[in-house]
Amino acid sequence: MRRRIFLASALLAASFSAAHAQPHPIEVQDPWARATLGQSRTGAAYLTLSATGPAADRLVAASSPVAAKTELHNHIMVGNVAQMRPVDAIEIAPGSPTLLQPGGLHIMLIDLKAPLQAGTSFPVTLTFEKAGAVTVQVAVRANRPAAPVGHGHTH
Ligand SMILES: [Cu+2]
Repeated sequence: MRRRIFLASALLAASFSAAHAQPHPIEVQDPWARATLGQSRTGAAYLTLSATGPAADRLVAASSPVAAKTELHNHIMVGNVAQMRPVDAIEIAPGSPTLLQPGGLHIMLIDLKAPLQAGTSFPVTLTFEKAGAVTVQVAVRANRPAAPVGHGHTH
């Protein structure tokens, strides 16, 4: 038994030093949020998560100074109606980026302290089960304008 405990601590020490010698094992791409409309006190942040190494990981928490509360959400269909539901974690598998995007997984920002304004950015700290925490800057984009009226061409 003593020997097994020694082995476990040696493995822990090895994985700790390996983690420090390599870039962050989760790459976060294109973090963005929509500007809030009117007096809305909630927002959502979107991004893409990729495992850069062979290990899977899970996003287990997010936090931001702009919101009193931050939750991980998904959209699910209940009959024909899309509803948001909190999820405990968001899985990240090697070789298959996990997309957080409108209509799907997202980071819900609840009780915003101020409106999210296009052209600004704000920090969000993501906590991964294995990779630990990383803080990214989320760019606020304008809400997509309504389709132009009386202008026939589309690209
Ligand atoms: Cu939500």
